[in-house]
Amino acid sequence: MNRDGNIIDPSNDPKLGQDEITKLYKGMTLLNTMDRILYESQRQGRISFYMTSFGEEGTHFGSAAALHPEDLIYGQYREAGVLMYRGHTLDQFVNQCYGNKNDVTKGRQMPVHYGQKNLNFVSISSPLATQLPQAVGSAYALKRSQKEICVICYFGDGASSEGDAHAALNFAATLNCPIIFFCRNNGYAISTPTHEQYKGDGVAARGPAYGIPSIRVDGNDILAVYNVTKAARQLVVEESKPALIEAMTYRIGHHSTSDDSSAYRSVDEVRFWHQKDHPISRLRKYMENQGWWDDAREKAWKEETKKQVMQTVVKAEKLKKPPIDEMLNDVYDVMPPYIREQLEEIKSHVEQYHEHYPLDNFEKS
Ligand SMILES: Cc1ncc(C[n+]2csc(CCOP(=O)(O)OP(=O)(O)O)c2C)c(N)n1
Repeated sequence: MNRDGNIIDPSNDPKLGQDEITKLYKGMTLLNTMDRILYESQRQGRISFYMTSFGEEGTHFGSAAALHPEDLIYGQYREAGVLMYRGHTLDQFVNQCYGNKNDVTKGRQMPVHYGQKNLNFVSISSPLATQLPQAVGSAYALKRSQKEICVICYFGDGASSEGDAHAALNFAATLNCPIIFFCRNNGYAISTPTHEQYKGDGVAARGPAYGIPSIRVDGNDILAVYNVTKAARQLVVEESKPALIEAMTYRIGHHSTSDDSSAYRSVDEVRFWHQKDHPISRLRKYMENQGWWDDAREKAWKEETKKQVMQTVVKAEKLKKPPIDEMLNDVYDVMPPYIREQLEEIKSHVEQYHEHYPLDNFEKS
């Protein structure tokens, strides 16, 4: 699809149909609205941290739509759209960022470090690239179980320089593991631009050296991302071997709320991608060309999603934090005596010095 939303070669049209395309568009724009509001929440001191996906929505939804719901997903952290496509609700996203008593991760993870067992989405870990060898291990297990499903593992151009990335790619190739490595090449690893990240031709070019079929795709073209992920899935499941996708995109937002990207890139550069090559506006043009979307629908949908997210945030803010016990639950299936002792110590400490702890904000244990 070109920047005007026209399909360049009709034989590459995945023909997803109005319902699926509308689902993808609504997902991308809902994610965008959620990102705006939660980013602002952090700025106002309501949550501790946030990461937006501005500009990368096409890589999330295009790849997610090409997977089977049972395929196991390992994310890096900037893949909220993949989880959203699977059915993670606004409540679940917002409760996690607020770390309240309804947070699936029980208030123990940083915001955006989602995990959802029911949706086959493995919990996010902050240390970069740890997900890569873990994902290969899971793919090896799937291979042995001979299920017709695969693993997809997302990572950034920065993470691709970690030693773990090499170990993962090499093990996946030599052990013939059914895994799709999906690199979101968004141009930066915080302040490190890709021209300082590698000297070779990006990440896809490394694949052949490992013996991994690889492809580079325009990550801002959601239909192209869908096509390559679908083809990769077929290859890895049918032939039990890995595939590598490098999706070229651009991180329009700051790295996270701890970053100010004006220190290392120009406003003009960001504006170019925002205005000239945005995955959302490209899909919108495609839909308008088909007569599936117009200004009136856009306005109504924007208002509706803004209202939905705001209401979700208001609800999440009113909920208490999880009980203190949750801090130490689940470390083991059955809590061993020394952890129980620590828990009792914590409880008597906060009781004794209760004036220093906002206990009313926490659910009673
Ligand atoms: C092992 C490790 N080193 C450094 C960091 C700090 N860190 C967090 S994100 C990041 C940049 C990652 O960039 P990239 O993989 O390109 O993903 P992006 O943030 O661009 O989506 C760094 C250096 C970390 N979390 N873990």
